[in-house]
Amino acid sequence: MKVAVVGATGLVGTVMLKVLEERNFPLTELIPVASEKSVGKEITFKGKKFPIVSMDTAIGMKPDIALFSAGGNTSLEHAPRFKEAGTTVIDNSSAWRMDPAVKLIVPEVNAHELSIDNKIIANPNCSTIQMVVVLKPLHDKYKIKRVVVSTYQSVTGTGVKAVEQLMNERKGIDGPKAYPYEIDLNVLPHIDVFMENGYTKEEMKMVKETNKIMSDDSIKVTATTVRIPVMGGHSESVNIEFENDFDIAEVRSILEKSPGIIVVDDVANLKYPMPKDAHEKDEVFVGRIRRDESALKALNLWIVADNLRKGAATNAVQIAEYLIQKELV
Ligand code: 11C
Repeated sequence: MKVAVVGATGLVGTVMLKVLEERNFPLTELIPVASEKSVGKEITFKGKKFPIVSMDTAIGMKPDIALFSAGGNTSLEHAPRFKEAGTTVIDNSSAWRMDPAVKLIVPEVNAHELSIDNKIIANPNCSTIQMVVVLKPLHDKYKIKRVVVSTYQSVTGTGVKAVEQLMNERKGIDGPKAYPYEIDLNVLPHIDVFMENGYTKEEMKMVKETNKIMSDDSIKVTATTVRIPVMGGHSESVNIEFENDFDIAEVRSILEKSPGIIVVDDVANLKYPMPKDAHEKDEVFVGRIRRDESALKALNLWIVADNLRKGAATNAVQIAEYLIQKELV
């Protein structure tokens, strides 16, 4: 497989390279792509140096797969050009996600929807991915009616500038600001832009993407997305109301057996998922599994995952692995 990584020097691109390396992805040629100012520099992959090339050069090299993490505008402009060259694009931006002709894929949930005709495939938003990995097996068993989610999101979701802002604030240094307010020792109930309905774009992504990935518009979702001064991953408090009643032991057992999930739920020994532990892991961690005693057939969960891994790079690489395994590329 000839694989291009578009946005190879960014936060997600760097993790994509690491994940490809770790998972021993069947790669014959790596084509790192970045903006003009990085062209000519080199990146090291499996001990070998690869020159960073421009978008045009990469398209000319006709990769089999292009993993895109270079923002929505770059994707809108260049993903179709790769497609024209016969490349299958897996795009991490929000540009194509709600396009009815584009599949929005979380392999544990809906990889079976993919066919050889899908030449642009969308990778969902990080906070959606970790939630649907957990919702899917529970929906299959008990049928979800409604989800109420509040997120606690890492600054790495915003990008390098936000990480710098947090670190600078911690050291008392002035510098570029990714947020309208201080992030250290603070909490911002604001991720992405505000929309006319008073929700943020991040919140509405969680609603719409969940329905699309689960292929079920009957699931009602409401979200409050919040930025916290944390690095290792996103956390989510999730309340789920089911059509059918459940047994807590059975819920735990279903989650333990489901792909991509690790249950960390032993409060007697103070064991619950935390971003520090999820950092650099590919799985989604679930804990604090308990019945919502204020409602019928309702459950509370705490879900944590590394937003740059399962929330972005790992999910994209898993899609690529699925395509190869099923000979769809
Ligand atoms: C955040 N979830 O944490 C965002 C980052 O649609 O892919 C990812 C935005 C996206 O700020």
